[in-house]
Amino acid sequence: MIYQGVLNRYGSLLDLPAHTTPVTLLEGNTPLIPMPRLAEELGGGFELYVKYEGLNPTGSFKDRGMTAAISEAAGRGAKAVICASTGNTAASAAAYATRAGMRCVVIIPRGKVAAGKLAGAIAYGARVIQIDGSFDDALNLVVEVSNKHPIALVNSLNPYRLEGQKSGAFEICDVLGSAPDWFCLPVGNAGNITSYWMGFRQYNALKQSGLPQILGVQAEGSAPLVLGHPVDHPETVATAIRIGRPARGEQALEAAEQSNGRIIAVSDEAILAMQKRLAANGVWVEPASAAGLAGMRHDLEAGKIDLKGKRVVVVCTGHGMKDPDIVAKQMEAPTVLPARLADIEEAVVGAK
Ligand code: AN7
Repeated sequence: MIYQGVLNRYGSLLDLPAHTTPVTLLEGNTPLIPMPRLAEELGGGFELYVKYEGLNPTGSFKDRGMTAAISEAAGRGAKAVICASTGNTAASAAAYATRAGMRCVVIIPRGKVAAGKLAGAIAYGARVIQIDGSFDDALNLVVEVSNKHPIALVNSLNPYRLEGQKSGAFEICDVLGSAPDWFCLPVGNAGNITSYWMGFRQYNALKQSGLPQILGVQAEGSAPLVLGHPVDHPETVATAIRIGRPARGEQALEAAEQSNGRIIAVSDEAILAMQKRLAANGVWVEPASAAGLAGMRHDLEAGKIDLKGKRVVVVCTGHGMKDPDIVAKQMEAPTVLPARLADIEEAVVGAK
């Protein structure tokens, strides 16, 4: 069977209006990569898989929900879409909108969007507006604009984003044969955690695939769901999840509670350490994407979670290439040498 994207594969399970007209880049169908060595490094005794969402067409998990939101908007004749973004939503909206022949406007927090995301949004032809404000300010603005003008909102307040995003849960259950015991992911605006919980519940009702316990992970400086109140000036090196007022916060808390899981926060240092560890195991992700596993490691080391004999799936939401600057800042710069054999030999094998 030829793979034709999320709507084609799982459309019958997604609650989308009849007018929906598929706009796809063949998103989804991302690999569930076994990580046996990393599991050993974390103490062993459990099965660990990374759902590598950075391999979607625009380099992040957002494409699953975006194909649904843009397909719905296109089907009712929308001519333009708008979103607020910490970067990945912007690139995804821009790609699917141009695919559908629609205009796309994205509003982003100035200076806080990783280079690969901004470049993507521009390359796909979006109108990019930076504001002197946070993601949360940008989201308020796009909600107002979309209420006043005929321009479709494609943030995860749009219910069709969640519908498309559920496909990630279906894929995991299809590949493993059932839901994992634990399911970890980063939490920013909280659309993803909400969607996965919807997806796992729907599949369980349909196919008795079971339900995972969910561990949602925020960055310490941007952890409204852990603190129990909004954060006015969120900060974190993981700019993707630099969000102080998550639009789907209530639902995220419900997902954690109903699944007998929790939402925790980890430090920027722990996030960057896990980014390096994942890369050392062959999976290079952007900082926010390492937060889920950093959270699991935190709870393991604190003795708050027992994974013996368990199956764990961690979602790595975005590709490492999205944020090249963080590597330049955190990791060793390449050596510069003259183009002379003797120098090269000394550097390579330590001999002259
Ligand atoms: C790599 O692009 O909010 O909890 O505007 O880019 O569903 O918001 C991105 C979020 C995790 C958090 N990992 O997901 C945006 C945006 C990465 C992300 C999240 C984001 P949600």
